[in-house]
Amino acid sequence: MSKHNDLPTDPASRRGRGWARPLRLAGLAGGAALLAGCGIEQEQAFELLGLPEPASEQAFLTGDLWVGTWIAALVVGALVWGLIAWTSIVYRRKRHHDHMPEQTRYNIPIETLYTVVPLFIIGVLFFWTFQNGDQVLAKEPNPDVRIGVIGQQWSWTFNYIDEDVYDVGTAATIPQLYLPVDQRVEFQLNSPDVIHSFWIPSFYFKMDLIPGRTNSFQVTPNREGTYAGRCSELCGTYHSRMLFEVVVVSQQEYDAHMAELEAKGQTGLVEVPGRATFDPERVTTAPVSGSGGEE
Ligand SMILES: [Cu+2]
Repeated sequence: MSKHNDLPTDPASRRGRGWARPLRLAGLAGGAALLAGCGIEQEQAFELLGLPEPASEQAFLTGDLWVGTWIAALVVGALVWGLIAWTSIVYRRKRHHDHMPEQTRYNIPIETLYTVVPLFIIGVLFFWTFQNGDQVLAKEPNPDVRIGVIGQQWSWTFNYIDEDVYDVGTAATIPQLYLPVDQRVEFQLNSPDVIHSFWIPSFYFKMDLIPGRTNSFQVTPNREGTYAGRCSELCGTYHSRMLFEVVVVSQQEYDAHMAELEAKGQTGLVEVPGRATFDPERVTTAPVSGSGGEE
């Protein structure tokens, strides 16, 4: 407050003080809103409002919802900032008439507007959330590839169901999940211990792995490359090590990798253990349970 005493006191600068503060606040809020969208991948952060470049056919559904929601939020924000600035300028304290502006209470049209407009906004967001959610979760009866995913404390096991081979990571070695490009993949998710969440940020999708039930979803990777994967459900001491990599490759490279796993003797499918495995020693040094061909 004492700072204000240092300001020059000619009428022009006093007039300026009325709107400088709200405008500065509006600028800060706007800057914060934009900054919140940055950070994951700097290059495209601005365009995609923080999302990584999409790597699946279905990603645009979630991407559109994300960007659309931000646009809706910014329109509402701009309106609110505008109203704050406007009232601050028009109703700022004036030297000669120093009374309160007229107060409006129990104004039915305005109160109705206050109620209807937010309901409308939420209704539109609700509609698109459900619409896109349905499409993202849609499943076709015959996916090209089926992958069994087991999330165990604290790594991942991948069963290549159609090829009858598996791969398994430990908290010390990050496992790689190979997927053929442009093929519809069905993921079948299981957990032997606690709830984990299978998250591939570049697919704009994650789904929980819940002990005792099988969740599933389908996705079509459409860009070759290596993408980060992680567990996004706090699942215990070494949750942060529950990383994996998704390697999207051509069909030939995919087949070669399957042959490689077979040559390593990783044949058969890993079964979901019936109970929790809380032994960190076991998780960091050895596969959870390579059942080698048993059904
Ligand atoms: Cu986890």
